[in-house]
Amino acid sequence: MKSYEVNFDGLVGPTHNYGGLSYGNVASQSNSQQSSNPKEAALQGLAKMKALMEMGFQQGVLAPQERPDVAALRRLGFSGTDAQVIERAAKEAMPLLVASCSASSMWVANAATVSPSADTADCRVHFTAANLNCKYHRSIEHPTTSRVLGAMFANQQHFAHHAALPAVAQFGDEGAANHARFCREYGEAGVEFFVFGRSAFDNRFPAPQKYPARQTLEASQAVARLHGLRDEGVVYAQQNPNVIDQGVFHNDVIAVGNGEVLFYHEDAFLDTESMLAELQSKLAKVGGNFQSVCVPRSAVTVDDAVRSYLFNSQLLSRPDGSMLLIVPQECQANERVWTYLQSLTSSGGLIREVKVFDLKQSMQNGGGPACLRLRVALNETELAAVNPGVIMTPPLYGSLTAWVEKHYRDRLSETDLADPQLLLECRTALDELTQILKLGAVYPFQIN
Ligand code: SUG
Repeated sequence: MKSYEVNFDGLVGPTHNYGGLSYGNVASQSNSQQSSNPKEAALQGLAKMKALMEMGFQQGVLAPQERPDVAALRRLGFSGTDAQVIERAAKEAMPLLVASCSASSMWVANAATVSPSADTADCRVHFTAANLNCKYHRSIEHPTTSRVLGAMFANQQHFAHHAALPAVAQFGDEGAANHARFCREYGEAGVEFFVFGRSAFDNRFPAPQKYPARQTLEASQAVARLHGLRDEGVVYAQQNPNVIDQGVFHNDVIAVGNGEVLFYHEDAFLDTESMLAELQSKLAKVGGNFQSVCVPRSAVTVDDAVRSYLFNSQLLSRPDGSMLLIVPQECQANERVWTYLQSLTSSGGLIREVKVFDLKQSMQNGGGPACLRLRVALNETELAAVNPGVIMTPPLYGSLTAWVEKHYRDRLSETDLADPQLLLECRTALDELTQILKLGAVYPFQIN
């Protein structure tokens, strides 16, 4: 049976803004308080989805969160009508209003961890929504994420959904941003690769000194258990704490894997040699031939990687077996990174082509091409069981573009978040979106 990797990209929400909310994420910190352009951000994301669809890749779309999150503000003690809740939060606790307006759900690599049916004990595709509990503004995403994923992958014969892990730092889980999967074919059993930043219960693992390590080993192990993965089909690796301290807040800022290939920076991991050997031997047991492409620090520094987002690229398999790398424009702007990429594609290896996308609006908050997508490997039968409303087609691209043009502002600054009119605009837009994507009622304002 045919199988595919389907990229579900997050649609940028109408309150996309630069709140400076993510300590440890260099771009979020350095662009804090700049005014944003939500319309441009959403159109840039849609242009990437359209381009991949036109190249023949399976492409889907994941709806944004309800923002401003009035219910979250109510839980923090703000009361009155919805407009009064926003007004009071703006007056008394602006950072909380900003957090309740974050468009961070667009980075759906963090939405969940997904295991394809070929890897799981009950042969269903398993999803665990990420608790994202390292940052308040992200910790409020998972209930809606779960409803949206449930509406997209509703068929219980093929899809199993798990609630987010306990919402404590010991089970900090950032979803697929710290997960990759190696396999020969998407429909065949593979090796799932879980990268963690620290251990919550075992102090033999070193931790970063400056910035938080968001993903714990214990969270990754819990997800692997929930999904029913075999020990022989899992490899755990620790991210190098020094690179977390240099702004590598997720593994997908320093490594990307696809098919039988891991593309990574020399400084990405601890105990790299034994990790590579384990990946090689476990993939060999399911018939695969593991290959790694290491980018040396002499060619590209960690700082270059963080600024250019070279590794936050999408590594895609083409029908002839070769691979294509989707990178952000910032890679072209960095001379060392661009020189490296030229040599990579001309070296006769598997990665033959690089395509560049303008994702500046997302990049300014620390989100590149790979952050914007959640990968779901599906066989033909499973793909047919997905809610067809969320699969990208030329007409859907047309409807979503018109929807963005109609509802989104082209400039948003912090003071605009207090505008009660913005709340109405967002709800009108999201209500229409659930109809376009045929999701039913998934937002708190639709169900409460
Ligand atoms: O969690 N930025 C996100 C970026 C997530 C990128 N995802 C992956 N690498 N997979 C984060 O740090 C910034 C929001 C603000 O500052 O307004 C933010 O949440």
